[in-house]
Amino acid sequence: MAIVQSELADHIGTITLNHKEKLNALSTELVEGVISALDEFRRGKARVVVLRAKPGAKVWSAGHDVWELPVDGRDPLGWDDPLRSLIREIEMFPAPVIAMIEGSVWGGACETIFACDLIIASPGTTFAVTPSRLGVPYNVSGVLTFFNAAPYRLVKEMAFTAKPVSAQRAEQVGMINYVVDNDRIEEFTYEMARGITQNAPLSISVMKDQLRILAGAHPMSPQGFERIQGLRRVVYDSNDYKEGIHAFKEKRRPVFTGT
Ligand code: YXS
Repeated sequence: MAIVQSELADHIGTITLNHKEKLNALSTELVEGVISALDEFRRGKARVVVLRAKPGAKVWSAGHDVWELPVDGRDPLGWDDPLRSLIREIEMFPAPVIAMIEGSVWGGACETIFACDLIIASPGTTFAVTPSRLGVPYNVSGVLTFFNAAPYRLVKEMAFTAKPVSAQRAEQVGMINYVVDNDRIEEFTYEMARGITQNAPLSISVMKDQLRILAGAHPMSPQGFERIQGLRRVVYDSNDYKEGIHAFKEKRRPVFTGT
């Protein structure tokens, strides 16, 4: 069975994450499947895309595939990392992408959802931003995705505690659009999708791009960027980064020493 299923009907593209064994971890293989589905939808002139997991999923996605995080001194979130490519493909897709969420969402999967245009979640959904849980130095554009998704103070709480936030709290602060019961979420999502397909696709596409450009318009000096990259390198060269990944693989709690 394909780990990514896709279907295009009545201008609505649907992408279903279906890698049960790895809890839809954002592996290179899974990300390539999503990006190829988006390419097909672009060619097929989809007017809206729904990104979802299988109905009733306990874990929507466990985030970046930890087994693919480099421990040889390379930047774990470089430009060509599958997660970075996925985020850009969603942001650049010329029509709205609706994230329909059931289950828990972790790490890079949170950013993936926040890169979507609309987010509809079931009541049991949770969102956990996990770099600090693994010792990962998140990258600048990734932090900007979080910065644009939620109030500043909540972004800090999620990033520093790595604790899951409920769908109800996310909706209260405007981090997601709606919380809808599991038995209605599909009908609700596709009703919204159908409504979008009735509107002018070119107008929607240009507004999506304007909002993307404006959301990314944060001045940062070359020196400021280089300073951040230098600080990130200290983190991904650290013992703590290796410890976070090894602890995950050995199924034990990490012991961070700050070195
Ligand atoms: O032991 P097996 O072979 O059955 O595999 C286990 C897990 O190793 C695997 N798995 C993953 N594999 C690769 N990458 C992952 N992110 C990942 N998560 C899980 O799936 C099999 C079942 O997992 P298990 O036994 O733990 O299931 P569970 O139901 O007890 O717990 C579900 C979770 C999601 C609560 C638990 O798997 C978990 O905490 N996963 C890691 C969530 C997380 O921290 N993700 C962040 C990944 S790193 C990332 O996204 C960014 C780089 S960053 O960290 O910067 O945000």
